[in-house]
Amino acid sequence: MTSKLDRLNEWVADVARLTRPAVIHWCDGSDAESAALREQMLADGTLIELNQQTHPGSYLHRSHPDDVARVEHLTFVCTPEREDAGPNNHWMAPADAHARIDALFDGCMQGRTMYVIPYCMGPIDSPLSRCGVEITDSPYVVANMRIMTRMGVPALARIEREGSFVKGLHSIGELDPERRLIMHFPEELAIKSYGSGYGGNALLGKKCHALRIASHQARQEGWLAEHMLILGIENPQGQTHYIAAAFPSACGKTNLAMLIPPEGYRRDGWKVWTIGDDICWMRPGADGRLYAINPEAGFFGVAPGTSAKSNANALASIQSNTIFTNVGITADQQPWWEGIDNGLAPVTDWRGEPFDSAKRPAAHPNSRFTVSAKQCPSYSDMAEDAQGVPISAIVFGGRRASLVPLVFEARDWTHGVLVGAAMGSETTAAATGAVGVMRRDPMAMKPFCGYNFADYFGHWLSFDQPGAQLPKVFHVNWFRKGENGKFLWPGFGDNLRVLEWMIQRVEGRAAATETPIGHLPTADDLNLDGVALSDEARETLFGFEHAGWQAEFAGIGEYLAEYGPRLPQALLDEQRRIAAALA
Ligand code: OXD
Ligand code: MN
Repeated sequence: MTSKLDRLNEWVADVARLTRPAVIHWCDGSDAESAALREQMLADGTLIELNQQTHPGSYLHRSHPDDVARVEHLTFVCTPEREDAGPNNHWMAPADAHARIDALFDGCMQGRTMYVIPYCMGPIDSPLSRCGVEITDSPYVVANMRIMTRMGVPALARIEREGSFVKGLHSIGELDPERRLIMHFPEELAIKSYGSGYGGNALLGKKCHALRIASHQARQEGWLAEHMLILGIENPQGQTHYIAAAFPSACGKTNLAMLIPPEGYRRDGWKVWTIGDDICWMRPGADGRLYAINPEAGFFGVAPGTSAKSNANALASIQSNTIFTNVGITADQQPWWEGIDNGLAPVTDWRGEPFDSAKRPAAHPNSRFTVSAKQCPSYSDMAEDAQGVPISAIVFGGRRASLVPLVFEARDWTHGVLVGAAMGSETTAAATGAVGVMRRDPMAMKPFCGYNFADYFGHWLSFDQPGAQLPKVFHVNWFRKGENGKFLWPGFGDNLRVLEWMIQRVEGRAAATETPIGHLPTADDLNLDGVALSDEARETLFGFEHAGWQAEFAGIGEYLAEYGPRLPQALLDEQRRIAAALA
């Protein structure tokens, strides 16, 4: 009798023939399995026990020092036609790519255990969710996938029902940067990743599946797979608006998703609910609105800078059952990172050497925590809802020291798509390469869109159909600096003031001023009770710099031109219209 699992079984057998593991282990996701793996990793040093009094169930992993971030230069999208991957991706022909990476996989699991991880991205019973299977030789990957996805028996049952799944093959190989490749085959719904144990390269459900492969599937099936957090804002009347927001890696998505309202707001009864901190899958519902789920089940958050002040919800989430990667430790084995601000001091750095601030920071700038979303005090019940949550506003944002004001609103959907397509941001430590260089990062998807950005912009535009009730689109910049190089906006909890203005705009209750780049509030349009802003901050954060925007739009025009004739005409027209208004 044939079973819907035949395809899976055949693939597992093929992979075993290629990689030649000593043992094959099918992961069921059980507590017993997790405990056994943990013991094994403690015994071989993959995990180090942290202070079990202060951080029960928590462990530290130190990665290879050359394997600490995503490697965009080694990440490929392998479509039959180069143009389908677009100028935004590194490309290789599928046959060449398979040959190159299979040569690395050949015999690579000898003497190792091969783990087969069935997982579901999204609530297990949601029609928006999609399944995958990751094969890996890394128990650390298994432990992280158990936190980040719905992994094990229920996922396998769904795969058996549906018959379809994304195939992800991973090996840490030799952890040699010269023998490292991350390949995507969107047409085959397949991923092959070799030579890295780092999250974004190795936890294949996350960036590889839920963004690169899913963005391709989403285009075919009429939905969106985005690099966005999702949060709910409940007003004192008990009504909740959901907002999805795209920011490049390490620009504060986790902090915004877990925002704690400022004192006055708390007193008045405002609440903020976390649905997701990194990835959002959205599709139009019967009422024309966009409904979103978080395909992930956990947070793989950047540790440095996380403190009781910046993100008390994250700090509370990671008090137990957390895997820390590449943080420092204190004398009594507590995790420690720059900016934790807890009065403790590190004695050992992320490489396991005595801490010496002249040598390196205690925690790697891209050190991480992996924790179940259920441990977050602000985690929303609606995060498990099979239908997802209706999105009222989409927010794009980047890290821009100059020019870009605190917030502005797009005039309509087409303008909103341009605002997303034109996003720019200064680079961070989440990927290898220079930090602090301004680059265009459309919709924060530059490293993650699995196909040609020109087609992606067209796909976004296509949601503007008769009957659609699309979210309003906004752009924010929490990172504007003043003359003295210091941030002008307090950020963190105070960002709720900006989100409240957006909600009022959605409800048609707030004022704004029309400019060529969109609708801008004045300082008086926001509730700024309790924030002390200097005159410079008021002028700069809410100002519109005509000449600077003229130059910016010339730059945006040049950037879009890189996508050539495939670029949707409507987007070009929009860019030209605004450039003309600025002229
Ligand atoms: C992440 C990233 O890990 O964007 O979320 O790099
Ligand atoms: Mn991310």
